[in-house]
Amino acid sequence: MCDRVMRVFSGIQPSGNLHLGNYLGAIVNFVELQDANQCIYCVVDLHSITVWQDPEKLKRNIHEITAGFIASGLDPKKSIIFNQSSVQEHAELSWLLNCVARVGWLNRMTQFKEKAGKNKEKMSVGLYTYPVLMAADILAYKATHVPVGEDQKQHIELSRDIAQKFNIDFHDRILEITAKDEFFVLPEPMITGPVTRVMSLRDGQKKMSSSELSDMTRINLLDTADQISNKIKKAKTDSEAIPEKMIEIGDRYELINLLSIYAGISGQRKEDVLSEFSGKQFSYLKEALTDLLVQKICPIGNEMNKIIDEKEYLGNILQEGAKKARAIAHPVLEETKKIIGLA
Ligand code: AQP
Repeated sequence: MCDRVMRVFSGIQPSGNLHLGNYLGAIVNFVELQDANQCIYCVVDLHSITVWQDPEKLKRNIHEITAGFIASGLDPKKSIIFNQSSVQEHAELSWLLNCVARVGWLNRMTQFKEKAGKNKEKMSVGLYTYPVLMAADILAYKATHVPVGEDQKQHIELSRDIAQKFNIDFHDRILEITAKDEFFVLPEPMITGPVTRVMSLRDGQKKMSSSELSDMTRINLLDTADQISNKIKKAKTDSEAIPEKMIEIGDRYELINLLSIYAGISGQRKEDVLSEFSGKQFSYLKEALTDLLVQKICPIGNEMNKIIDEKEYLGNILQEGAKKARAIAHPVLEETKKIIGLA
């Protein structure tokens, strides 16, 4: 790997409903990064089973994410694309890192608290240790940069803490075995997309999410033009006029969300979008946003629908990707074991 090139790793869960948040918060950046960097993109199926997944649907969901990657512009010749469970190094490194991470660190993870709510006792242990598997995903490749939406910031920080503790705890062994001061690279989060946090269409203070029960809260990449139109029409708004300046928006979260989505899709600044719509009715903004989404998202959905059933094509991409991924992750795992004293 050339020193100036970033090694990029990121993943998306095959939990169904690939949505606009995944697209604007993550996939758009994945595509942009692939030309100038070494990029590794993973369908993180082991993460998805931390909550119940229908076994009959899981395989198709893995193919759906892969199709979503390709339809959005990822090129398997430029990026390594694979699914997590086919590279066993992730799970094995995860165990080793479980023994480095501290319970107190995991107790602070807000995503677990949000997802578990009052049912903490009934959640899978996997959901609790999810961030350690995520650290293993990243550290197995010594990735320097991790493009993610804002919701994943805390998990990347935990990955850095785990890498740093390992580097400190085993410093002398690392020096002896690798002749270097540090073994794991501390990964940098890249939270830089056009919209780092896309919010629910029904509640501007809640993240757009694949696990939200109501489909009306999100735009899925596989939505038809009619579905998009219906969801935007019914998206929550308020009764006030659209103001002239960003500073006047205050806590009108739903308006901020619609403007952000518009800006993210059109590539404009939020301020410019606002001045285009200030003084106008919400219905005018909603119609324009619908047109924009249909223009941008429907072609991706159509392409996904075209390739989603090409099982051999998608299977080959994942298999080839897994081989390339394994070639990087295996030596890292072996060296980690040697440093710990296991090999
Ligand atoms: N609403 C969002 N805005 C911006 N980025 C988002 N991401 C997810 N939701 C938003 C980013 O997408 C990438 C993949 O995330 P994931 O694997 O957690 O995908 P998901 O299961 O679809 O995530 P959800 O929708 O948030 O589902 P739940 O609520 O079940 O976990 C990540 O980079 C993430 O930041």
